[in-house]
Amino acid sequence: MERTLSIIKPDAVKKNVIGKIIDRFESNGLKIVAIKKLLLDRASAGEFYAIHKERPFFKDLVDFMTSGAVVVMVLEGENAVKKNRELMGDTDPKKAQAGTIRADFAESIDANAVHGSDSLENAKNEISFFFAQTEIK
Ligand code: IDP
Ligand code: MG
Repeated sequence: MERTLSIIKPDAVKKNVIGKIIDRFESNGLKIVAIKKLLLDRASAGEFYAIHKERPFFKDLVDFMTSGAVVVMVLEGENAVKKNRELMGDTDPKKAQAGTIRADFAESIDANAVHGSDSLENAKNEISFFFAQTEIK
């Protein structure tokens, strides 16, 4: 059993597809063990994506992640980290495999519908960035 962090990004929240994206997780054996909808401020978005702070797209990424509400979730299941990344598809929706969340709901590499932790270690850090232990059931 693993846990991973998922974020439904502002583009997908604006498109009203929160439920459709959550259905992908639930239909594929991942359980929502924590969930909240919130608006990130620039400091939090920058801290969350600190690993990318030297990249040319960092400012655009912070602008985008603070442009509207996001839904932050903890997903639990067997191989949850890898399974979530498979369900998400490639970072660039044009390269994402048909049937993946990004192929079906994302427009561009910036506005790409979802975030998912890329390793078990990062998942642990990202989960504790957003949730207290008592909020995960
Ligand atoms: P991931 O979300 O698939 O893990 P990362 O490489 O970790 O992809 O990048 C984090 C986020 O930064 C991406 O989801 C995307 O929103 C944005 N991003 C990544 N590469 C680019 C780029 O080349 N141009 C614009 N935005 C990018
Ligand atoms: Mg990443």
